[in-house]
Amino acid sequence: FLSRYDAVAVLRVATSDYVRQNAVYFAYQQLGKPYDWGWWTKQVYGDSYYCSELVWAAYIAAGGPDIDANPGWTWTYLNGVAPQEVYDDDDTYVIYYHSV
Ligand SMILES: [Ca+2]
Ligand SMILES: [Ca+2]
Repeated sequence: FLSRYDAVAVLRVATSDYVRQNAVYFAYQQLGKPYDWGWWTKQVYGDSYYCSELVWAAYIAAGGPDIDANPGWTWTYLNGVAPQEVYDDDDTYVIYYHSV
């Protein structure tokens, strides 16, 4: 997975601590669910999640911002939410960045 990328970034969502705590709570509730290979779609309430989908869903479920920079369909990401889209979104900001 990591070998496909030449940089790593840690992001924070621009929202309240209350929303952050609810997002963490939502994510904990999803523990044990299988990995979702359907990267071309996204669901807030689903039976499985891929990594960026889980983060995105947690903030939606918590009443926070939509951290998908392209909420609708695009040629590159279809209807999914890719790590790059979370990075690109205006509601997230970089707190750590390292190029390898
Ligand atoms: Ca947004
Ligand atoms: Ca998207």
